[in-house]
Amino acid sequence: MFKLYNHAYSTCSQKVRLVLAEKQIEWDDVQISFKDNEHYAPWYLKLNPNGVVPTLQHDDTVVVDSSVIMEYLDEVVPEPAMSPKAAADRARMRAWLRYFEEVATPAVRFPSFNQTFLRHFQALEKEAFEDAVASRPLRRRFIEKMGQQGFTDKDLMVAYENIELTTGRMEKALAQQDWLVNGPRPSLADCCVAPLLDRMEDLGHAYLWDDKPALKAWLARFRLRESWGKTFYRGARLSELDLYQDLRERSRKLEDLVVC
Ligand SMILES: N[C@@H](CCC(=O)N[C@@H](CS)C(=O)NCC(=O)O)C(=O)O
Repeated sequence: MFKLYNHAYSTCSQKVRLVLAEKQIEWDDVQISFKDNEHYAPWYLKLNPNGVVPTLQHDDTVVVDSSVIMEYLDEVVPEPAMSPKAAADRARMRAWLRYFEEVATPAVRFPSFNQTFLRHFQALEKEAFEDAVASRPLRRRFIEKMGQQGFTDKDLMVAYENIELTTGRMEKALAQQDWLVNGPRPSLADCCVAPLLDRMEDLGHAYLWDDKPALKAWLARFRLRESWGKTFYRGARLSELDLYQDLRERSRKLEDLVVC
C-alpha cells in the first residue's frame, strides 16, 4: 500500500522514515541510487519531477516533498496523532516546520557537501561536472556555486550560525517540555529536525549545541525510541558510506519490482 522511494542517508528520507516507524506503518523500501543517478531516470522523474528523494506512493497517489509526505501520512493514518488537534497548536507546529525548512535544512547542506559529496564532484572532468550541474532539476545553482573547489569558509560560517539559531530556539522550547510540540511522543516538527542534527553530529559538529542541555536530553530521548533504530539502521549515516553498498544489495529484490 505504501512505497517509499528513498535513500539510506538522505535526511529528507529519514524524516519520513521516522514518521512511518512512529505510526508503525508497513511500507516497501525502494532505495534510489544517487551513484547511478537513478533519481534522474525518466521513470523516476515522472514520479518526482524535482529529481530528489523521498517520494511516497500510496496506492495510486504519489506525494513528493518530505514535509508534505509527513503531513499526508498523519492525515491518512491518524493514529497515533503526530500533530496537535487545535488549529492554533497546529499552526505553531507548522511554523516550526517552515523555520526548519528555511534555516536548518539548507544550512546542513553546506558541511554535508563539503565534507562528503564534494569529492565525487572533484573526481569529474570539467565537462562531466558541467553535465552533472545541468542534469539537476533542483538546486542546479547550488552545485554550480560549490564548483569543484567546495563552499567557502564564509558559507560554512553562515551555515553553522543558522544551526546555532535553530538549536537556540529549540533549547528554549525543550526546557519547558519533552517534545517541540507538547505531547506524549515526537510530533512532525521533532521528526523534521532530528535527522538534521544527527547529520551534523555525524559530520563532527555536535559541539554547536554543547551548551544546550535540554536539546541534548531531547536527542537522547529520541534515540531511545524504536522508531529511531528503524530509521537510522546500519549504513544510514554518511560516516558509514561503505555500508550503503551492502544495503543496495539487500534491497535489489525490491527494486526489481518497480515498474519503470
Ligand atoms: N524539499 C525536498 C528536498 C529533497 C532533497 O533535497 N533530497 C535530497 C536528499 S535529502 C536529494 O534527493 N538529493 C539528491 C540530489 O540533489 O542529487 C524534500 O524535502 O523532499
